[in-house]
Amino acid sequence: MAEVALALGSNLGDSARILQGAVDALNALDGLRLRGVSAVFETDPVGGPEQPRYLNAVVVGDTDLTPLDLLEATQEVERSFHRVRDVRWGPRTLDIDILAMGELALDTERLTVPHPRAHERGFVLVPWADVDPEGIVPGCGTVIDLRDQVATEGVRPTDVRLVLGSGS
Ligand code: A4P
Ligand code: MG
Repeated sequence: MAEVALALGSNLGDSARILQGAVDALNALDGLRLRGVSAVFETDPVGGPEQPRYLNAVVVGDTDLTPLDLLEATQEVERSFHRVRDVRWGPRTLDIDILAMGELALDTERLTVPHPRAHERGFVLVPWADVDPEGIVPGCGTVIDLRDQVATEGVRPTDVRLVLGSGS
């Protein structure tokens, strides 16, 4: 079993419902058990073309899937929300990134863990610190320390609440 942290982002469609649907779909996966979900933040887009604001959240849990099996499973969940890969860093109904898996350090063509940009992004670190401040980003430090080092003015709290176990 490895601890895992996943980032969820959406800026097309009914993003609050999509994020809840993603939590439910992830929780239903064999080999992944979610333990916590962050508050939802409205965030200014970083990179890419001009695009709407995002809703971002982070979930943490335990998995006995291999890293590639977890990537395939999360990409299947993305596809089920009609994610179409188009412009890099462009708008999307649902993006799921693997932020970290225990102490794993992996850098292959298909998968890099920890996520190579997680440690410098307010839209990742603010929700991550909300759900798991003492989490470790291997090679970088604790989530809360990293959050305190990045710009977070483009990250605002919302009233949206995601729940574990709302699905079937
Ligand atoms: N991949 C490699 N490592 C990973 C990983 N740890 N987790 C590969 C997930 N995927 C990983 O991803 C492209 C490929 O990355 C995948 O096929 C997988 O094999 P993608 O999701 O298809 O494309 P992307 O998300 O557009 O690209 P990328 O480089 O992952 O973008 P980022 O870094 O995720 O940035 N601004 C705000 N405010 N909020 C956001 O959520 N997201 C992005 C996307 C940009 N700006 C944003 C936000
Ligand atoms: Mg992605």
